[in-house]
Amino acid sequence: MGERVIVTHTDLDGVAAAAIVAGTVGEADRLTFAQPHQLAAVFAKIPNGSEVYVSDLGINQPILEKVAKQVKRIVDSGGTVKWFDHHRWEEEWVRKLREAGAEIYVDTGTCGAGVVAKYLPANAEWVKELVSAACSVDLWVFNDWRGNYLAKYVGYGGTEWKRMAVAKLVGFSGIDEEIEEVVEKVVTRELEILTAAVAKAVIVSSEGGLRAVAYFKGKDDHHLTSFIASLLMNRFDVDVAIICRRGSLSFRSRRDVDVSRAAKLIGGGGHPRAAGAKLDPPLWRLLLSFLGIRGPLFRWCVNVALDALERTACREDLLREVTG
Ligand SMILES: [Mn+2]
Repeated sequence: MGERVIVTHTDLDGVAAAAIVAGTVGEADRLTFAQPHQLAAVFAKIPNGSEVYVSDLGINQPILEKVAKQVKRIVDSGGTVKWFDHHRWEEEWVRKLREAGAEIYVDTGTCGAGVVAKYLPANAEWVKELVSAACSVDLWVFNDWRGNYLAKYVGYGGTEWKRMAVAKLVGFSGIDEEIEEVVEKVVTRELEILTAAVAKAVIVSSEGGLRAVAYFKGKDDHHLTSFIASLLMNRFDVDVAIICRRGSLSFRSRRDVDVSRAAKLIGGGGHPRAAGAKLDPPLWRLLLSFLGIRGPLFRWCVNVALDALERTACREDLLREVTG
């Protein structure tokens, strides 16, 4: 048999799913963390004849053909591909990958770790505990506090850290001192970021009288965007938050404000209350930001955001100061 390969998502659910696979069938020769759009590239690197496990990752139309081709190559050369996911799949995607020789287990009734446990299957007691913790966070039900701890633990570092986290979660025995220590560091760091956000955020308004709270985020801690935005909207009592970064901007909103159309207008997308877009700022503004002079880039980003919000009339009564 060839190499044992585990391909999983980067979040707690993905890490837990990988730990359940590794703890059940044996340690992986290769452990790869990926986002769904990277799957074609990831599959292209898997050697012939490998024993492949994919978890907590969906497939999507644009890469379906490429991935199916790679699956066929792996299976035709004596390998196996077992794929576990809990996102929504089109019938055709399942059919296509099955035709290529993969075993597909899609179940939207649990989290990714839960799908692995159910269909691999893995019935050990520690697996049940880990699934409970992972699902708690991944399905937004928050019925197992250990999930909140583990999510912060897993999110502490990059790829190498997550690789360690997978090994740590094999045979999961609860929240120990080591995990607590890391969580304490993460929480302290998050509080610092939130405090800085409140101190540095500004209220901006467009010529049309649209008001929003805006903040320039230097570091790319995307997972905090929603927390920061929600905190700022509450603190400043506005319904739209604009989070600017060097290469992107995020919108968050509350009440009945729809920011998805504004994001779409500038080439992005998202949901009514959480959307974003990539930015392509003028070079000089970008360069100044690297020298620590962020004002010009920030102002440009805010103008792009406000303009898009106004042009899509994200909420009519936000414009009342001018019209009425
Ligand atoms: Mn998941």
